[in-house]
Amino acid sequence: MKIRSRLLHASRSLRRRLVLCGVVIFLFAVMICMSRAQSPQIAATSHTETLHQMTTPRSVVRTYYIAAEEVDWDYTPRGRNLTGLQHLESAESESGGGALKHRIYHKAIFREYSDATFRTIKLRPSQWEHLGILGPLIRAEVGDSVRVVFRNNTHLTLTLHPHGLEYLKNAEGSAYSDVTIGNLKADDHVGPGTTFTYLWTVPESSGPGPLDGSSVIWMYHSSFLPEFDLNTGLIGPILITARGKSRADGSPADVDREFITDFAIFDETSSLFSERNIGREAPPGLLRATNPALREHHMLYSINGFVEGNLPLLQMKKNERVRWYLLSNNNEEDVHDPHWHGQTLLSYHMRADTVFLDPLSMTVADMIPEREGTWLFHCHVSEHYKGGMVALFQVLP
Ligand SMILES: [Cu+2]
Repeated sequence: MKIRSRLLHASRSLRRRLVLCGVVIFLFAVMICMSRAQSPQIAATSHTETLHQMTTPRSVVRTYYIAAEEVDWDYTPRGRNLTGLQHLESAESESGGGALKHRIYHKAIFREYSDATFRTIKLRPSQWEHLGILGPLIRAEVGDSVRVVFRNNTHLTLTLHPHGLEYLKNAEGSAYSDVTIGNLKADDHVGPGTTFTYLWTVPESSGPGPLDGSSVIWMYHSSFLPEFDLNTGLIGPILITARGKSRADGSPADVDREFITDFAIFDETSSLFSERNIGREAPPGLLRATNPALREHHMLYSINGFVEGNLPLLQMKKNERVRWYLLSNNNEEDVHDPHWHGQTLLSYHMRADTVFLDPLSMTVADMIPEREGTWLFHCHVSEHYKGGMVALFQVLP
């Protein structure tokens, strides 16, 4: 009897322990599921990190699906000389109407898609419509990682090369002799119709320095043939906010409104489509010496790929904290003096109404607009001003 009673007791005890174990395992599983539901981006990191041998566990990974695509880009979609400047000879000298009123070139640009199927283009929020020809905004906070699934839908060999962010040799996106081989070279040439995933990290050294504000700008561009890739249109912005200083969408919490403007000369004679656009007399990059006049005719003095006031009107409200991020392209003529009428800004902690950009610059200026109205925003280098590097911004009450 005693033996039977002990066996019965042991059996009940075992069952109790099994039930307890089951409850513990169940609770553990629920906790894991909840944590994944709260942080899907964190959950998605582990495989990629192993793949890329990264050493930053539990960072937030911000994933972007970016394709390079060929388009016919119109530098003047709304017409010519929309700012009403007196000097612009362009519209008159090309009178004749129709297509001549537009300046359209075949180009390649970066576009954002909503997922890895690359079927649905991600609509650009109205706040960023002014980005124009620039690729999708990549945004992160210090401590995050950025994962870009890059699909090359063009006929060109391209890459994605980021400025300012941290990368290993398998995600540098730049083709040169760096003594790497095999898989470490796959990022250097993404062929037509193929896809490559880049993983970049955002350490403190990618974020604002001691004298910066709460955010900084970098850029990314194709860097297989960088001198031609940028003139072809393959360039985009990266914004990095300091750790703990961003809103949920990554924007700096101490700024009300942001604008990104790329003072970009597109030398269409140095585009990878120059022969297609201009003719056989324009093999990429050679007209500088052989036919400078023809080259000048195909230099587009743009802001975000728009000339002669075609940049969408940049609107802001009086007394808002407005941050301007300024970029420039990579031609030797890309020396610019962006100038705002009617307002002043702080640039490098100094009061200014112009800032200076040399080729491939990235800088920030902060404005608190005080005077209402519609104002000119333009490059003050004479040739660029005459060439149409002008836009309008508006300060509302
Ligand atoms: Cu300029």
